[in-house]
Amino acid sequence: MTSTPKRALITGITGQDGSYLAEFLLARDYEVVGMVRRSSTVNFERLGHLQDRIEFVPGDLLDEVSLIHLLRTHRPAEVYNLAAQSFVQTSFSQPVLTAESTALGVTRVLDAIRFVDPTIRFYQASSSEMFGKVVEVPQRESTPFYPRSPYGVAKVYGHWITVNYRESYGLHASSGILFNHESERRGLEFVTRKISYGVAKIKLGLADELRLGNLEAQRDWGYAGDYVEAMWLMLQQDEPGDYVVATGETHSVREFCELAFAHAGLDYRDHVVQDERFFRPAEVDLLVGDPSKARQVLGWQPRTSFPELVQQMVDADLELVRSDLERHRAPRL
Ligand code: NAP
Ligand code: F7E
Repeated sequence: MTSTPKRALITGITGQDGSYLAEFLLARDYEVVGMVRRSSTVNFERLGHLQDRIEFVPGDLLDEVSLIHLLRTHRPAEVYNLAAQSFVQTSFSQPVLTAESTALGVTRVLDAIRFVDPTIRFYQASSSEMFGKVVEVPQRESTPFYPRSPYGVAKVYGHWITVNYRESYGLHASSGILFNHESERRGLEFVTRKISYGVAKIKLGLADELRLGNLEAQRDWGYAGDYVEAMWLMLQQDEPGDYVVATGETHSVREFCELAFAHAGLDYRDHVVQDERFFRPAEVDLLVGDPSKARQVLGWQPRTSFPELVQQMVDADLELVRSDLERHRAPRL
């Protein structure tokens, strides 16, 4: 007898993590429904290879009726809430919009689940940015939060409303406290991709300098493709919970530059220029997670090392810039 495939809804499917999670779930025979908000141009750059296998449906975290309608129509067994205004720098200039999607958007999804089908399992994309000005090193599930940006504050709300709906209404709602995870699909504005793309432009003669902000900030950087497995594992547990997902290692932006430029045969000191515009009103200086719970309970661990991640991103951007050049396309940043 063949079993019916499980159906999952991903909000934020057009983003970095959405594309990796969709791949991961399709490989496990899920039916994947992806919520996409309306925009004037099609935004499936990260999903081109999967486009025929995903059902795209319109919806927006700012519009609760669209969420209710979507759940009623598609009846997913699992909902992964990855959608958010996720760029920390933008959260300083657009704090209210950030709160609408990154904070209140979570309540809207949870309420829609409660209203339509409380047996739906829910994953919330929480963030190490909640630890902000850290009060403990390394950071674990019990570490108190001290967010340092409107984005971090909004994620704290999203985290606690997830815990609250779990405790108040018995929802199977889990929160993954994910530390920075990167890839060749990362948005160009985030520092790792800005560096790998900048290295490629410099190497291929399209630029001479790369302007960055604080080079001393330290992050626990992993590979996005490894992290989506942890999201899925959380929803396969009998009991919902909160999990730190991290590598347990920390590196500075300066170290990232050093490795990335060296991989292309360059010295970052010849090209990186510090620019006040890229400093933040309040910085998160040091993040490093303790993923022991994820390892022990979920059996999850990262597979990609820091040097492998950096090299993979630089190689992919060298390839991208070369192929754009061949097609006479202007640089993307
Ligand atoms: P991302 O690449 O910026 O993707 C964000 C996604 O959210 C995009 O698909 C975007 O759609 C969608 N979105 C934004 N506002 C929306 C709205 N109002 N309604 C519906 N969709 C909306 O982010 P990511 O790196 O994949 O991260 C995924 C999630 O994990 C985010 O919640 C992020 O805050 C969180 N997180 C990320 C990291 C990390 O290191 N990557 C770490 C911890 C937590 P458009 O394509 O239309 O813009
Ligand atoms: O900055 C410093 C910057 O923008 C990392 C999001 O996915 O991870 C991400 O947030 C560090 C910061 O990521 C530049 O000041 C220096 O200290 O790549 P980022 P983020 O702020 O850590 C968390 C976990 C999330 O949840 C978020 O959604 O790098 N930095 N110079 C710079 N950062 C940028 N973007 N640009 C620079 O020129």
